[in-house]
Amino acid sequence: MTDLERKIVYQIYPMSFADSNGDGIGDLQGIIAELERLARLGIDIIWLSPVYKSPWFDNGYDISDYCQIDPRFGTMEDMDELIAKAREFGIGVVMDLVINHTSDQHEWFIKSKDPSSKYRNYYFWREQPNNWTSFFGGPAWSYDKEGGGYYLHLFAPQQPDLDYHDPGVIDEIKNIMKFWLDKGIAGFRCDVINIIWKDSLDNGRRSLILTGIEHYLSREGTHGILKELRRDVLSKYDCFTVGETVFVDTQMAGDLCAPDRGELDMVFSFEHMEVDQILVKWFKIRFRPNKFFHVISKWQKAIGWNALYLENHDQPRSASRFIRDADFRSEGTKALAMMLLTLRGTPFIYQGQEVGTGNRELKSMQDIRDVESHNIYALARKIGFPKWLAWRIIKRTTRDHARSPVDWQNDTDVLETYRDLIRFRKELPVLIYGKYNEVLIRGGLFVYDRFLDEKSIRIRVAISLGSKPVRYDPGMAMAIFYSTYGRKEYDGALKPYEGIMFIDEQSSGR
Ligand code: TEU
Ligand code: CA
Repeated sequence: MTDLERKIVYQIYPMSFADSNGDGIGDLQGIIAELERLARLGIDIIWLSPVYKSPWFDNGYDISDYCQIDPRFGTMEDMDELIAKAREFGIGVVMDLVINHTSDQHEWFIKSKDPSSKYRNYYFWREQPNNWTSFFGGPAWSYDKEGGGYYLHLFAPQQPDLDYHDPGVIDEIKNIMKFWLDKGIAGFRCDVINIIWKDSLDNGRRSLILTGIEHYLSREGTHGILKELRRDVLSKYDCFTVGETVFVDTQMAGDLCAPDRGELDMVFSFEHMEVDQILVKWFKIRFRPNKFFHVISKWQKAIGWNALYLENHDQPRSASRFIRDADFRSEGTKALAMMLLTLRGTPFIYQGQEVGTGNRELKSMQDIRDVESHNIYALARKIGFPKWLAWRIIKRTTRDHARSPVDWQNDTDVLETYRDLIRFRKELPVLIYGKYNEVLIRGGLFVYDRFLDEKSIRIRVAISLGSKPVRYDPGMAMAIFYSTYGRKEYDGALKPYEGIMFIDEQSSGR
């Protein structure tokens, strides 16, 4: 995509973003009404979580028709209107492409139950299951009487996996992509894209997390599919792709988004989201800022250009998660904003993050709608966890935190900080094209430089996620360019949860 590096993306989870007709569910007209506000924030692209026709078992990540809009959100005319009006504001629309699986209500799956149908091999139908387990807990195979066998689903049973060994599948996907790109969308966020190719259905090594993963994680077949989609479809449009890639290390991620390989433009990796969790998201451990910073810095050094994010619709809110001291919640969200918008890569802001939204109050399992949480709860109970402990896990980790309606009245000075930082990215090329260099990580303090070359201006960013002031000497020639506390004078220490951008005094001109 032209000027991709300059873009800032804003993720919308349509169900809880803006409701235009008062039925309690966000919708496309609601998004249209908010475009002006989004333009004022300074973002360039909105990514919509799925708005396709869906029985809504996994909140739209189970699609029953890729070329229709779910009635709860409006109509295809509303969608066309959204794309057109967004363009008037200079905003592109990115769609969520969920192609590892369809809904079990998708026509292809229903027809595939007939063994003589051409759709039979679109899915994995077998007489006997293997030992693989699913991302949502429990076995990855379910028996279907009508289909006369077991079928594979790496997520919920309502989300059967597509089998890319059948060339018909990739042709269907290409047509879907063209359908949307011809409407003028700006690209795709590709759901769990690095697991779409399954090498074999052999039994997997038994694992507490995911049994079977070695047969489908970032396999050569996936690379082949991504290259083919780029060659035959994406390269013909001005668009970009970001892949959601699970369980990737820097090597795998680098392979998926290396500019010369022609696969994805960037990926969402998870390592920085796992620093406060063990066994995926089942158990929460204390959030350790230094560990968090080390992981982020490692990825900055390893990948030339990547997606940057602190939140999405699957994660608890960063304001509740990465700011241990609730007294500094507003300060902390500003410091996190500075980090997000000054690292190298494409920043993704999740709806409500720009006003410092925190986790919601949840009282019992009755408040939970997330299918993943219900499965994990049931599993935890089954293996003997007492109710209180199972509930504690869910309460901390449930995806519902991110999915409840945003309180737009929340905190305007956080919003001001976001606006300022977004403006700096537009004004200072060094924040976009500059190299990244780690300066130090210690005691909850993260310091790094962005610079174009040795002679031009250098921005030094210092982010503190600690409740106490922390002494730091940036060197003689550095003055405050911007502080999240709004101060201009530096006294040799960062205040609690402060973020500061220093600039070379000779070059600052302020
Ligand atoms: O998520 C992929 C994924 O790996 C999830 O299991 C994620 O790690 C987990 O939910 C974190 O709690 C994608 C979508 O983002 C998610 O909303 C969908 O439920 C999932 O794929 C299936 O499509
Ligand atoms: Ca509505």
